[in-house]
Amino acid sequence: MKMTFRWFAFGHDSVTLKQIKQIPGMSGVVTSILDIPVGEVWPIEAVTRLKDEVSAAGLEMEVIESVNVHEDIKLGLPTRDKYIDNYIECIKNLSAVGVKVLCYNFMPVLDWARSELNYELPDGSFVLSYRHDKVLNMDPSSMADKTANDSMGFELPGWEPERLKQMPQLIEAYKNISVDQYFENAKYFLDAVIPAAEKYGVKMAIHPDDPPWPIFGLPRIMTNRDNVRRFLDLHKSEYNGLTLCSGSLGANRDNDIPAMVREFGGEGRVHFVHLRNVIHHEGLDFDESAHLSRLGSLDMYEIMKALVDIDFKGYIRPDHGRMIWDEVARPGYGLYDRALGAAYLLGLHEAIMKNK
Ligand SMILES: [Mn+2]
Repeated sequence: MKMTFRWFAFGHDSVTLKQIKQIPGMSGVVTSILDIPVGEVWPIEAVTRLKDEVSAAGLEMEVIESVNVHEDIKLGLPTRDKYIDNYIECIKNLSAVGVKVLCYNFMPVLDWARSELNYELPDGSFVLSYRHDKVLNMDPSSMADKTANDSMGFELPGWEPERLKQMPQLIEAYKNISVDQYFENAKYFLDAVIPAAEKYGVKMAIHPDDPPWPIFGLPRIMTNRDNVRRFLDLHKSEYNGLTLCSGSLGANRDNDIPAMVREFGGEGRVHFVHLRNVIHHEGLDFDESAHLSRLGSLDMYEIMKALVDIDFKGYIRPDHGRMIWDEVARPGYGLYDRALGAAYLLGLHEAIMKNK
């Protein structure tokens, strides 16, 4: 498996490629182009420029996260075909510069949700936190301002101001879309895109819903083992695969992450793994935490052991870290704690391999 690090390109990250290169065991970055509106083609010039910048730093760019799916595709509108054509063009251009895996999601309106971006843990670090009653009482139309205040000046992927401004209308548009209909819309997308992904050699890897349950009355489908199975069965191809995010799926204590690694990874359907820990509280509440098993509710050793047991050959990355040592960075995406997480995960990996 290859260890990677998420990096936001073209001036959108406080972390530099030079810093990432110095994290022990790092093979490459997982990146994206935030400046292109959802639904537009990523031009070959921009993709090449990105690849050249990453290569010059001595890092690989084999995973992209994310090329977002236009709402018209998710809503199943007649205009979706145009956006699907653009999506395929993106896959083609990314393939041309050596991209092997494309992480994306099929979450309506919002990529992820938390009630706080700077929640203080007892150790004085700051993390993203989720309190279900607070999220239920959030006014979606006011989120643009709240997020701008809390995000230390960074535009958060999935929470772009433009998108947030349209929230009330978008939520309304999903009112009559059932979960079954939503799976149908996903199948339409997959039936068009997966053959292209096969042709260009880019494995699609859907990210689970974060958190893995419905919010704001929106249909959410990537939430548990059965729904992941259903999604992967919509179009049976190795190229219709999964980004297994331990923290997203693991927010629901009923999800058995090592078992999912063994089931879906064992079939060659997991191409990318996000590794982070969460602390479960009452009900659906949770905080993000440091990566160590002893500091959260997930057993990271068992997850890594499952990856070793299935001889996982894809990409992993430390997911969100705490904000520590007075770092000012995009919430969840500071340098320090994610670097500590990477070292810890590689340590687990080495120990498991030597004990095999
Ligand atoms: Mn993730």
